[in-house]
Amino acid sequence: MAFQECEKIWMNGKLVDWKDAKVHVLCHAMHYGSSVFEGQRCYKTKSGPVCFRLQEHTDRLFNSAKIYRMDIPFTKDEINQAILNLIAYNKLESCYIRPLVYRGYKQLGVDPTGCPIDVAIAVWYWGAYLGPEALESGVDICVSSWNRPAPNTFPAMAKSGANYANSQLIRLEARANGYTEGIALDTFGHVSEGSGENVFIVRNGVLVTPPLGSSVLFGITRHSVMTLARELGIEVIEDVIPREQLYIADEVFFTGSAAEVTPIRSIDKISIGSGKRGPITKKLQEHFFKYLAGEIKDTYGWLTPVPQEAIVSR
Ligand code: PPE
Repeated sequence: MAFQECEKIWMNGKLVDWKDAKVHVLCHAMHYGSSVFEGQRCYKTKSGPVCFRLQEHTDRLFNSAKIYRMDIPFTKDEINQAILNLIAYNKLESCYIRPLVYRGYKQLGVDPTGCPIDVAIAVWYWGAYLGPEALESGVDICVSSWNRPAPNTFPAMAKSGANYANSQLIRLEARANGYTEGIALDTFGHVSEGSGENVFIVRNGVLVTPPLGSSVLFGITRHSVMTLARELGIEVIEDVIPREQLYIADEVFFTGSAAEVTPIRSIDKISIGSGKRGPITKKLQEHFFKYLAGEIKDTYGWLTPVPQEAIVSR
């Protein structure tokens, strides 16, 4: 889906016009995948736009940077403020938020020492990640022939640009074979995650998701759904999932900031449960979306209101 452009992008502390938010072709990240990023959403509520789990995303951004020995030249508070201001400045009611930390332009060669650490934040409207009907009807997916990275290769807990080379292989293969998305196994053959989503299965009323050791990103939506499910009295466990468990699960769904909670109706052309969105998936979706819309109490302090006016003057 092409961008719905808005007015400004934040780059290293300055608001620049969308069309001018450019980098040099010889910047380090272009060649070696030396970037870390976040993906998060801002939702429309009756009392104005709110960022969902802003602090947790910023914390994860700093953790990803730490793993790659990148010192972000801004504080977490500065990043949070920059995000809130940018949404206010662009006057968006709801949007996707993409903070990016990357090794910039100075020299090439794998050793990035000396290249600047640049930071950019973009916001834009982004609809349903896996298609307009996906949230209700569910998606048809496959198990990928690509694995997620083995432990001690590309760290799965760091949301680094480099990890998305693997994600692209998964996604492109799925698309080439007529599927919306692929689930990858880890190098031990256990279920890991989608190219850009965590996976949950429902088995006899219990929600199961692969543990962090199965090469998964520590998804913030994953954590949110686990928390909300427990609140609804649903048992949730993290457990190693064999591939075949996917096919015989009662329900399977994806979670992610972009994908939100998306039901999976078939895997490798095998119908999952009734072949439609399952009752537990629906219940969780409803609870999740109500929370995001500010229709229920923000018990966990997950919603940060966007100020009505940007602090940065025009
Ligand atoms: N696993 C992967 C590999 C992943 O990329 C994401 C998010 C998740 C799990 C879910 O994490 P969380 O968003 O914290 O619940 N993928 C982001 C990027 C998607 C893209 O195409 O770009 C996202 O959802 O924003």
